[in-house]
Amino acid sequence: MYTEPTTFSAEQYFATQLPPPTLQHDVECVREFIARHQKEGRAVVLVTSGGTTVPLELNVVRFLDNFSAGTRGATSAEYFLKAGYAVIFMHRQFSLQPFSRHYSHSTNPFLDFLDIDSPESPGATPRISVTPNKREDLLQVLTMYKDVHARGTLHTLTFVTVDDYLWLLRAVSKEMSVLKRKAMFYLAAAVSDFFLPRQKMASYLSEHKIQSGKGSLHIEMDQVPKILKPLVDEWTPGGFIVSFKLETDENLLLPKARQALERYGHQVVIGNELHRRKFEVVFVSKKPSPALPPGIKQTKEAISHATDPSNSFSEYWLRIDIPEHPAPGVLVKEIEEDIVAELVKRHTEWVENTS
Ligand code: 9Z3
Repeated sequence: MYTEPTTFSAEQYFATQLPPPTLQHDVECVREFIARHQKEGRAVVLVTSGGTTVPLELNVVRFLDNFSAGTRGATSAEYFLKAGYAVIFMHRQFSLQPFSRHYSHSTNPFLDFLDIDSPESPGATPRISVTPNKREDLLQVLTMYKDVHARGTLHTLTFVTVDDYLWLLRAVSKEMSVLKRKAMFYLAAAVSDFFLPRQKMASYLSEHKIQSGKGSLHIEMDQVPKILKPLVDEWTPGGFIVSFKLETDENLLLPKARQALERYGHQVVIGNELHRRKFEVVFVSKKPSPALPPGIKQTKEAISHATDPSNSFSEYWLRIDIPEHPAPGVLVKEIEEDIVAELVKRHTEWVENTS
């Protein structure tokens, strides 16, 4: 009988939780994609997007979900493609995807801008056309979409549960290690901090649908292992790694972002507050440690200067103006355009300065 809540290390986690059945096939496709783009000298970015689920039953009817529509990831993937990157887009099944996101069924259903033209002669098949005021936008999106398909620069993978996500992330990041500095990781998926280990689900919770009628339901979940540490240190040590930090209390944004950088030692944490995320983000990164000139003693002042967080981290706020009621047909600026431009600049400098 499984009773004890456990803090899993990444190793224990992978030794006890089952991989998704399609893992092997997914990895082979990713390997082929990476090899092709490596040969062509292209940088590759892994974009993760959407929320992970935590099933409560083995035959799952109920699950906990993490907030994310997939807008950040899908939009950013488009800008990375425009910037010349090959993109591995690893997203939650049915969340937004690059290009088709412009025609989401809830905000801009494509059936609404298709017209049925009257047949030219009686009995002829009617033709379908695009409503004139939607043509220009559609042409732009479709041109980019076709171009990306023709060049084969986008590869898509899906996950649903936090288990799928972790297994895939580990496997893909190991494959990406061959790219060394040309690999970028853009971890925008909203990943659950807690999960129910299989052993617990099978013995302590439920194989089948949890039945009501027994009163309230108590669930004790275990912590998901902190996978950024092995990602940075073992799976893909040469890559440029960008993680996101989501908070609802804006006062926690900087301390939590700094803590993540301190713990995992990667390149950038992008902090975003839930309600302001579409027009304001902060890039937090570690400044190179200030080298004391030779011969200068480690005075109290020098030590306190070097250990003061405001001196060891750099913060760069990125903000855009969004009109409250944008005029129909007018393209609204997307913050992801500036996020990606800033990251491409940093990644390029990093590759140049460290190779
Ligand atoms: C983010 O913070 C993303 O920007 C959003 C995007 C999920 C807010 P949407 O898809 O939303 O545009 O609707 N992602 C990271 C969230 C996360 O789980 N971060 C972990 C944390 O905050 C660290 S990896 O602890």
